[in-house]
Amino acid sequence: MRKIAVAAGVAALLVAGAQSAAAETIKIPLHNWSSQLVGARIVGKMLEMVGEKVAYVSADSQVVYTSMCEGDIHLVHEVWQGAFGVSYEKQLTKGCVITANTHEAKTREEWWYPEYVEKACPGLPDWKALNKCAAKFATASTKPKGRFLAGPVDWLKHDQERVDGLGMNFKVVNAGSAAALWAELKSASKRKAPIVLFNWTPNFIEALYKGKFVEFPAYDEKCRKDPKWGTNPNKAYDCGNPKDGYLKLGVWKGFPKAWPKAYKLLQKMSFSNLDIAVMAKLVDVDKMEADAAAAKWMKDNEKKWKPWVAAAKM
Ligand code: TMO
Repeated sequence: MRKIAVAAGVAALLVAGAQSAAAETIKIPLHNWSSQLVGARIVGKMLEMVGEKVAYVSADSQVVYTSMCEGDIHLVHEVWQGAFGVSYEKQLTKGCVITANTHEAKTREEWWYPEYVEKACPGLPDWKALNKCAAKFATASTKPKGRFLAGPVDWLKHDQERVDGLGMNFKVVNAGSAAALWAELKSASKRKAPIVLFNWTPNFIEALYKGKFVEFPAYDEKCRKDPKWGTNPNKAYDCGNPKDGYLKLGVWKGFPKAWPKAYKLLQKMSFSNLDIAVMAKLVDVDKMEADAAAAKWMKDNEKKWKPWVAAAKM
């Protein structure tokens, strides 16, 4: 009897040991846009400085919120309201994910065009003007409708709903990667060919191209959930994305207890619009690897991040 009890006790200890070893490593996701890939390394480096182990895991940018709810991923440091607000807030409501902090940066993710397009479509940036000249954006595969070049499918699932909700003469074509978006923008700009594509701010694009976001009916939370809201009484998503969107830092609910120092750090840290734009630029314009870009940002911004690390150690 006694032997069995002891053996069971040892087994329980072993299990507990295995669990804490697994929980020791903070898992940080890597997504498919540049500022995130750089910022993830910056967050990781800072967490290492307060004594934590980190691992980077490639993750789908919508599914990641379910993974974080289940404790398989431990933090998402770039939660963009426009693209991920719905998936994120769903887990917040469940209580398995909590917000560690809201960055200073204000975000916008929306249909966007280079400035020369205004010549071809008088009345821009109003969406109705865009819709009137939709045919000018047609490609072989979309004609007679115009092409809206959307981001990779895991960023925004609602462009088609927008087109349907507002009755637009556009066909949504998803780019395979962020790099594909920028390559098409570059090529169209050289030829001054009409193009409307998904873009966001803060991003490096604003440093290289003049252009504007399309103005859709103003965002309202109800627009996404309530078909009756907005100009189309039968469909949701008949509005634009938020203009002053948040950028949040979310964590698994077990995070504060598992890594109190790291949690303190996350509560202190905050990226600005310029920080995010510079992180993107180092990769997309200067062609640095994400690791090198993270090291460069940290070297250039010690005054900013060192206090976050110091505060976490107190
Ligand atoms: C989430 N993103 C910045 C790509 O729109």
